[in-house]
Amino acid sequence: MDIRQKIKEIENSAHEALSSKRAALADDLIKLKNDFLGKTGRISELMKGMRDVAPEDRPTVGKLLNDLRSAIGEKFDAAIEGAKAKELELRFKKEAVDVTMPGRTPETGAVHPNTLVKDELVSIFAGMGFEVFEGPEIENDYYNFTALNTPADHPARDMQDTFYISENLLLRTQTSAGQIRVMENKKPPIKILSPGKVYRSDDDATHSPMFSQMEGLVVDKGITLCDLKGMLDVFAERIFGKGVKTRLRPSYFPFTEPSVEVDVSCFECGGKGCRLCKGTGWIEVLGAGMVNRRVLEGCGIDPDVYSGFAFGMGIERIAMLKYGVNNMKLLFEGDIRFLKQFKD
Ligand code: 2NM
Repeated sequence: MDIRQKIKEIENSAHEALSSKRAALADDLIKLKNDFLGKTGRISELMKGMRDVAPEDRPTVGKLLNDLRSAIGEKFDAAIEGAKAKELELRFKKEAVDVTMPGRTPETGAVHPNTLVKDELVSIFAGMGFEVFEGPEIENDYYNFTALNTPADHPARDMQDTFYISENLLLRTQTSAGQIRVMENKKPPIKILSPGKVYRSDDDATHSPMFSQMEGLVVDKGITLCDLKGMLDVFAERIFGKGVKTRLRPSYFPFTEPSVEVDVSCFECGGKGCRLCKGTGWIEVLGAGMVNRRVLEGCGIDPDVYSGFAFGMGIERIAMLKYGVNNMKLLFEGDIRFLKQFKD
């Protein structure tokens, strides 16, 4: 075939390649360009054919070849540049970030109502001069029972009621176990608050084997039941609202004498009687009393010089009353849908 014909053919085929949609990507175009203009490309092959061209025709054919080479080169370069620009534009579009879009809000938890109540109680009592003391959850028999004047044959000591770890070690059944340690180690005046988890072998709709308690203890010269009553009145109004009153009823605890149950006037109906207070106008919220002489004595505190009062309440019970929770189990399940309702 005549070399001029081949030149024409290559020119056509280059045009065809450039106009075809297959070569839309810059990388493909670069490959194609190489097919024509590379070291072993079709034009280089033609250059080799120059040998066979008659000497008088060489300048013309040479010029044709050179023109072809630069024309094809320019066209491919333009196409490659165009393709690159288009690809960049596509990439910008794809990777674009809409800075006006609202951010993703991470799921957050909520403070447990037990914690809300505990924090509020601590704040109320701290305002009256109480210091927080948290004892160990694993106690021995002495601190949990003996020092609290709970004799060996007391039902509370029964395996049925207490979680024993060994003959001497157990899960504390009340936080007062830790308060004994304070009375042993510190001379009055003592004014402490002990929040924490306690454990009792009890499990039904109104009892959980683990629950939270808050106990308070005041020991000094001349402390009377009147001081307890005065402090309770302040506490009741702060936690349940203005106008809430307290009432003491006789009760029994081995570690206090006398012992009392403390009711608050119903904050729902103001004392007239409603469903919450079961028509009585009063709601039982805690137990308390004057620290038994034998407990003080056992801690090395002279009961003829010092006296004290103590009280204890269940945090879950206060939380249920305060927030109107009618099922105690809700406080132990950790369901975020329940907990989120207490967000402020
Ligand atoms: C209660 C009721 C009455 C109490 C007693 C003591 C201690 F350590 F002083 F003996 N701390 N807390 C106490 C008294 C606890 O809970 C219902």
